[in-house]
Amino acid sequence: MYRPLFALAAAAAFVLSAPAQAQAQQKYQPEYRLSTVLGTAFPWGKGGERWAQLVKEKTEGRINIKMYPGTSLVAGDQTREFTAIRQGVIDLAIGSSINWSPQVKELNLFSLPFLMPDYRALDALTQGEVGKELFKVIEKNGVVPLAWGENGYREVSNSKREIRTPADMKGMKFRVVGSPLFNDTFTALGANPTQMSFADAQPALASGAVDGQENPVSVFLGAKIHSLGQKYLTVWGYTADPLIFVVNRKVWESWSKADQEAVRAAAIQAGKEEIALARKGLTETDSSLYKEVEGLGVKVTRLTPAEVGEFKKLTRPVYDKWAKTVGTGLVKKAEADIAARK
Ligand code: X2X
Repeated sequence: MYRPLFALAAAAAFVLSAPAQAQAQQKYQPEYRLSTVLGTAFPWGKGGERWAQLVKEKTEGRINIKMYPGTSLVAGDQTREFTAIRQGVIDLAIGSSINWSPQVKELNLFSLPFLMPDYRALDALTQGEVGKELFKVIEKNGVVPLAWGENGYREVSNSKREIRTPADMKGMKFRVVGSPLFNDTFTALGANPTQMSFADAQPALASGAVDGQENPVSVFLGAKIHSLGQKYLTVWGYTADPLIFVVNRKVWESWSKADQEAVRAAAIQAGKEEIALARKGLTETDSSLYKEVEGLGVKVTRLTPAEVGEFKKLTRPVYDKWAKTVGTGLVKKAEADIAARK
């Protein structure tokens, strides 16, 4: 008795689902807007370009993505990007964990000073349980996360003098990024931090309004930061920011299941390629990017573990304070996974 009823219901569902599907398809927009901070002179922007290309191929042109670098959809204000994605001002984004930290406090994890000593530590987080946990948090915030990418380990540069010890930073003015955690870190080191967007950082460096900044070496090179008077670069690897590929929830739900999976697969592939690009020349076996920076007349200082230890000691209170904001459970899990890394 149940069987025919079930068959009938299934048939009805099938009949209904075809027009519903067609209707959903009709709602596809001619173009979807992808926000990034950096453009195609950087691994980040190359990752965006690649994602768009792969999506176009995999959806046979049904989904067309146009990239808007410079966070131009929010007038360059990186810290407003996440809210804009949630609200639908932005359809897709590849965003830095730092820039989204003001809205998603758990993402401050990656900015805890000296948490991740090497790439394997970073991978243990993004590719492990912690990464899954963070994706759940992003989902809860109303945004669909698909894949990880990478901006990179953030190294400190300045126009004044070589930095080998915290004392060398004393009184120096630094441009720092969007999360207030960075103000605390630089203050703990005796420096003078000012938060501003990447767009504002460049004229501030050029005019000498600030003495230094911190960014991955690929960003230093791509933005030609040496031409803004930055003569000293210290490799201290105090934090790294992963990138996250996401889609606005409504946009995601307007796509067919098959297209959703195509966009996800494209993000995973573009993310993998982008991470490889972000690490190129910055590994134990190939450190050519540091040489490239030296070739521009910049003094590159690579700290020994003992020298790094001095910075780590002074920033420990910042770590402890912000671990509470991130969530002690998540930080403990991250520490354990890093300790057990392969
Ligand atoms: O603003 C920065 O320094 C940058 C480009 O690295 C980020 O968006 C986090």
